[in-house]
Amino acid sequence: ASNAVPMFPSLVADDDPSEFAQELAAGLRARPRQVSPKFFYDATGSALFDQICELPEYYPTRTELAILQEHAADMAGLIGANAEIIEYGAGASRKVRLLLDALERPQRFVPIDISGEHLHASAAVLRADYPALDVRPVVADFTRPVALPPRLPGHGRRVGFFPGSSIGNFDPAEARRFLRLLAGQLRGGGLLIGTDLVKDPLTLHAAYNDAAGVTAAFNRNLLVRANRELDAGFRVNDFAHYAFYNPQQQRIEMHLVSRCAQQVRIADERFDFAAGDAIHTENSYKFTVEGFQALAAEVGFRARASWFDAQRWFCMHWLEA
Ligand code: AVI
Repeated sequence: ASNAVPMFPSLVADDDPSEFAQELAAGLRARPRQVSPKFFYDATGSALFDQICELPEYYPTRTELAILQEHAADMAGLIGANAEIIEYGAGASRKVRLLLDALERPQRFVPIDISGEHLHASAAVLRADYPALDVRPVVADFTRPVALPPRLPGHGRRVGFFPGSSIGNFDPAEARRFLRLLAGQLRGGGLLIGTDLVKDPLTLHAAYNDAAGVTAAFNRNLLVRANRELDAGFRVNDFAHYAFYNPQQQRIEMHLVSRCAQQVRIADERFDFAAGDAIHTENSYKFTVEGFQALAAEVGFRARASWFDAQRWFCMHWLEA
């Protein structure tokens, strides 16, 4: 409450090391100390995140896949033929394939991602597998307005695809701003979006405190990255991974807590940690169906359908724009 600046102004990081240096230094100057989770996703962090998705405790990925598997035909029926699919943030190609396979004559697929290399590689694979699909990757920060390729006569609706509950990593104000941007971009079409749901706190807790320690490694990788790219000098193993569910805010919070006094240096500025000092690295908001639909309605979407797993742990929404 003491700082009015949004915690995570954009969730997409440039590959520019000076951006990381500047934002990390600003975050370590702030109280509470904080760093945007967008910096998790270097090559190592992206590989660790892929491992998280396979963990027995991390239910969101397989639950959402199962929802897609079961209901893709329904979704495709609501979307209609000849659709153009825009995916915000690539790397979920397993999920979008389930949708593409169910759609009637999908015309075009536009994956948007900041990481060009990754994007072009996965676009090539999709082109080979879907020869009739016009695959048009766009290298950009999808949280900012992006110029999309012009639509052609014969195209059906323009449909956004944003799975994984990545919307939960935005602050509420940022989520609202981003969804408002999408409602404009997708006018006349809609958005298929996955949201992790509020549930038993022990289930949530376990998902971010896996027994194998992969989430801890993912969290600490931020410091590994700062050491490698910025020579910051974090004593990585002296930081504890601390993740818990905050029921008032309906979010998982991830922190890194220094176990000892230590000093680091970023671009010639010194930062001191006492034992117990923490860096807040991520929020992962959980939603109720009604709460999310109200948020969507506020920014100009109409909630038309929602699909769940049997335990109601995860929800995919179809929102018309
Ligand atoms: C990408 N995002 C939706 C994940 C989440 O669950 O918030 C990132 C993650 N953080 C720790 N585990 C997974």
